Amino acid sequence: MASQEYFKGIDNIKYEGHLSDNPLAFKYYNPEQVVAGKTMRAHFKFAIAYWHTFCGQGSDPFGSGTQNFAWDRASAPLQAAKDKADAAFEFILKMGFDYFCFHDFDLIQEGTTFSEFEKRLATITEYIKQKKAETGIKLLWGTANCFSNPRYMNGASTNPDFNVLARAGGQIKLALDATITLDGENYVFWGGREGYMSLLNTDMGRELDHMGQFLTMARDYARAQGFKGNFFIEPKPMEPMKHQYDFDTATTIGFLRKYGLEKDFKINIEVNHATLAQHTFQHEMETAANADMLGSLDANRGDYQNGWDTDQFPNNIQETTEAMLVFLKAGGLQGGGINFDAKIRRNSTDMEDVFLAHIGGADTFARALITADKIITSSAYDKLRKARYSSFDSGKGQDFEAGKLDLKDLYNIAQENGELKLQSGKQELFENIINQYI
Ligand code: XLS
Ligand code: NI
Ligand code: NI
Repeated sequence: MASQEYFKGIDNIKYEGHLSDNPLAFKYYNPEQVVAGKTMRAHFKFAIAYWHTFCGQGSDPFGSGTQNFAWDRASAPLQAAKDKADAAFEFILKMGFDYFCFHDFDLIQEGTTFSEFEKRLATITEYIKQKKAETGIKLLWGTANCFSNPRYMNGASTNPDFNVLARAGGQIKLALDATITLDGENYVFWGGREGYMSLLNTDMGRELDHMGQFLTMARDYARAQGFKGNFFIEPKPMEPMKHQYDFDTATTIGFLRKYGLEKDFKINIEVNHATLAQHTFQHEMETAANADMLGSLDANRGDYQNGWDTDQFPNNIQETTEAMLVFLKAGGLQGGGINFDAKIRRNSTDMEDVFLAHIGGADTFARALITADKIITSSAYDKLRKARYSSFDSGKGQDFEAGKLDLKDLYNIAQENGELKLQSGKQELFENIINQYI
């Protein structure tokens, strides 16, 4: 299946170390380097996001696309979809990554009828299956776009119109089929318009029940088809809806537990969605890890001066190092990987720009992982954090943790103790340790 070369003049990206001045080389991401007992390749499972890297063309609300890439030119939908797949696989191979992620409509244009779409999706799925077999590239997760088409303007599984809900169900059945055919390791639900604009016209309780019911049906169907992977929910607080139901990780965990979905579903955390929810990325990761639900990560960053989903490539070493501390302590991700849900800027129009972007993202995570591992293994960080809780390691504190005390015991202890000496939180010391090891 010879196809044209899209990224001419760009060779496979290799690791050259941090002294290299070659912009098209990794400085820190060395796939085979072992950190904390695993290769970087295995820790991260880097994936490219089909929608940003091969579908987005740099358009914004003020103007059309600026990136008229060669795989976008065919007018016949199937040819355009094949060209896009060829470009995608060439890119992933040259990056040396192992994975991709997609929405159904990223792979091929939807068409005008449901049955036309079903045929188109089946055809391109077969084509991609061959490309997978030829290259060894794998599918980290699939998903369905149930938010772009105008029919979903009031939501998909939370739409007040049952027939729209049913249409979304049909579409998700097909997306699950495609994911299973492509040996997808996971399946994602991002509730693109699951939420509301105004409470005045919304029965929130009923919509949430519908979403719980709908996800249960999707899980049962996929399991019956033999799908063994994880289901992930990707929280986001707003945009496109004013109020999104999967606001943040804590809200989503509560929802999953209420509807009995907590065994099959885990969380896919996106950096800038955390920012939009006024949390840090590491807070969202820790919340998921505590519930044993740290599933996958959508790597990107937002803009601290504005409040929307700018999906820039990650480059914040401080933030990512703190996130990698949580990552290592949690023992990594449950089934997922690191998907670059990020796009180059509208005025980044050279063919090499998308390579530079992914190199920067991978190097940010690699450098952060190496640093976090050093902090855990060689610094006083762990000891200092543990020491803050040492009063619970013996005596009455230990009895409290073991459930051996009642409120009157606390009263008696308070009486005996008298006034207490303040214990410093030492935040600046902790912050200095992070900087020292970067
Ligand atoms: C949008 C989301 C989306 C999901 C997949 O903000 O990040 O890209 O990752 O539907
Ligand atoms: Ni995302
Ligand atoms: Ni996003």
